[in-house]
Amino acid sequence: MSDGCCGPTDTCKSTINVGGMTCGHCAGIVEAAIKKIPGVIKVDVDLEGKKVDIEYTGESANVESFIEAVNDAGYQGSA
Ligand SMILES: [Cu+2]
Repeated sequence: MSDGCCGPTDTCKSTINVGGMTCGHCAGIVEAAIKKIPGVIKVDVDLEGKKVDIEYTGESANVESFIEAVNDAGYQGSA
């Protein structure tokens, strides 16, 4: 079952908000945490905008899993 934007073989793009990032090191931690999720293709951290753009396929990656990964890494993720 798909939860919205696309089927399992299509590429989805989502942006989530991430609070608590203060420098490039934080951005690197957030990027690595999201990249660990299966299906994630590309992670683009906007440190100044406190946002992260994510490209992924719709199989197991989704916005909830991104937020969870960000929170587990010690930052504040929100949709
Ligand atoms: Cu930092």
